[in-house]
Amino acid sequence: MKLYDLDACPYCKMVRDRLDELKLSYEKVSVPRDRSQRQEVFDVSGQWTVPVLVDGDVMLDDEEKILPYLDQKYGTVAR
Ligand SMILES: N[C@@H](CCC(=O)N[C@@H](CS)C(=O)NCC(=O)O)C(=O)O
Repeated sequence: MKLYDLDACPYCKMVRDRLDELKLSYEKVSVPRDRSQRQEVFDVSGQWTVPVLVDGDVMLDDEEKILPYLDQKYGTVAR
């Protein structure tokens, strides 16, 4: 899976931490800080913010969607 990410973004860090906890491997795509230069993020998700996670056919554009998705699909520990 692929994570569009900004190191300084707290929402991205939440997602990275969860991916690590779940021991999932992923490709990290570091996006420019300037949102107008994130054409790839827009092409993938139709909006400009990160985090964006792409897992096969599934695209999620918000950490509030990504975290429950990861837990449901890959998690073993109830939260
Ligand atoms: N997914 C969050 C927003 C995520 C968010 O704000 N990401 C920031 C980085 S932490 C971002 O991409 N900002 C782009 C910008 O404001 O130019 C939401 O919709 O509530």
